[in-house]
Amino acid sequence: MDSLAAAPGTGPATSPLPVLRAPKPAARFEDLPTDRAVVMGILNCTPDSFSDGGEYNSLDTAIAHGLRMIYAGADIIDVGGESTRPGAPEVGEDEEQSRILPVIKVLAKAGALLSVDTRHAGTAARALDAGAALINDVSGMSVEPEMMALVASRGVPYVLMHRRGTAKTMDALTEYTDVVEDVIAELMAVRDRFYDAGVLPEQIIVDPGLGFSKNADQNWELLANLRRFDVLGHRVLVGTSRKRFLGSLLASAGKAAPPKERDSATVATTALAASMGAWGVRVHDVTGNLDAAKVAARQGANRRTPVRSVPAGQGSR
Ligand code: PMM
Repeated sequence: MDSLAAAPGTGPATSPLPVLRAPKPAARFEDLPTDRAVVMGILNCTPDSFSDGGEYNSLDTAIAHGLRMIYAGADIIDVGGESTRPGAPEVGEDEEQSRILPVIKVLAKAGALLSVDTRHAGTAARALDAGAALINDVSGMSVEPEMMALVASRGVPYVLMHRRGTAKTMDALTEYTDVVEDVIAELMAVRDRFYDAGVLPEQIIVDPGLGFSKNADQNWELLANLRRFDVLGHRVLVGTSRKRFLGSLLASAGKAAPPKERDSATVATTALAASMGAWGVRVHDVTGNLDAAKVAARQGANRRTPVRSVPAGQGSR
């Protein structure tokens, strides 16, 4: 694909986007901002995602949405071709690749920093070849050994997200003694296997996997205790965007708020996560969440301002 017609806000419908005519140098992971939480925009190229309902499952709509998120200020675009909603059917690797590789190629050419949201080492390898810079793997505790070898050999950043079981079984696997302790311990065990495979600590980004083998109360508990993940010594990524626990929080007349009415609550959780030191947030609405990341960063910087002592005799009235 060398041209893109009718991407809203990107020029006349008949002319190819200049951004696609003149390739830009790829953004680099090392150049991501360090003074605020990084914003990863979600691009689900699936017909059946819970949160954006198959809106971006044609090449043109997917690319247009990716570009829109880049223009809105997303630091990373996370491209996925398999729905992770509870109970979702598994997608074959060929199908997954045909959904995402053309999108990755075009967005990489536009200079975007891309991650590939996949459980498959084969898909991850082809996505890296197509221009992705990092791997976001939701397979959690059942990660493929080939994925470990791939991450070691390519030296790329890798998101290790906590999940028990599969999309089909995870909702029944929510038994924890202490959800925060247990999630940290289970992440640590898999992380150590990555070390054994030759992966370096700085390559790993951990994610508590909100909504994956956790109920609503457990999601809130993990979010409130995000700081405890620092013990792992890695960057922490958090995904709350439009998730079920926000839908039930905002329910009215016993009915969960629909996914697209969960964006304001997502922005609030981004402010919370970022103020607890999260490295990044994975979100649908880039604009609002980027603002929240900036608010949290500004407030955090202020918190470090030393409190001025009040000279004796002037402090009371
Ligand atoms: N959530 C979803 C998919 N991929 N990846 C990471 N690292 N963390 C998450 O929380 C996460 C993910 C499911 O949400 P979606 O269907 O809206 O993409």
